[in-house]
Amino acid sequence: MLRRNDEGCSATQKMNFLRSRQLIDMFITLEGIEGSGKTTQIKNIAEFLRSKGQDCIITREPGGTKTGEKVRAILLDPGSKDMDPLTELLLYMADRSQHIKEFIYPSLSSGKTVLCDRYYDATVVYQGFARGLDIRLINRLHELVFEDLKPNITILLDLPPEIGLSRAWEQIENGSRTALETRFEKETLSFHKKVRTGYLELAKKEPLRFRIVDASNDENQVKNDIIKILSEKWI
Ligand code: ATM
Repeated sequence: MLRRNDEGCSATQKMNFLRSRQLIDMFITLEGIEGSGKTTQIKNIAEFLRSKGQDCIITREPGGTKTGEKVRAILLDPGSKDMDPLTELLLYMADRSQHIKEFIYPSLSSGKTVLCDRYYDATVVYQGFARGLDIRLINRLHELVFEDLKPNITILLDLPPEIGLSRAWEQIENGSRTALETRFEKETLSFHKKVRTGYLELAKKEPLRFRIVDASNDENQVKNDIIKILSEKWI
């Protein structure tokens, strides 16, 4: 069932119309396991796109809105370790629903490029592949929450979880990453391996949308690889 906006067409139809009129620049998402460097690289992408005259904004999931930041605090709190997987899934969906309506959709509609640190692929891999929830259920919920608002491009920062987790814990120990959000870092290595496998499977299924970047390289190399991809596609 499609939700209708106040002008009588669905949000997706309106987005497609705006895209066809080139009034929408782009919706870019970054995905990857913990410690893959998404937060640093999203800033590099914004800097690069702004230097090319694009009006872009950075956001994230969970979070991105005042309500979403509260949901984020619950989801990432290590004290929420006994949260039921279905509760977890529904909280991510609630966060996304608010984020799309309050932030992503209005920003894209006003012609901004949106750079989002994680989006719905994260739900498919974390709650689906890693927690074992039914991926068809996740997809059905997504149809309800965002119809078909898919990113134009998804950069997957790929690296072995052993490296990613040790980077993440180094940042937590040196204070550059908050210890208040470590529920997922405390998951087992095999959980993070399933997440990585999940991402690589999704990338294989949608090779036009996904671009895989080797995030085990140094920060500058990763930045250059991403800029090359974006330059080939749009600039
Ligand atoms: P970061 O913002 O630090 O990437 O953390 C968000 C965490 O939420 C991340 N954890 N790790 N590792 C992945 C997790 N997550 C989900 O499990 N499902 C989702 O839908 C999203 C957006 C994130």
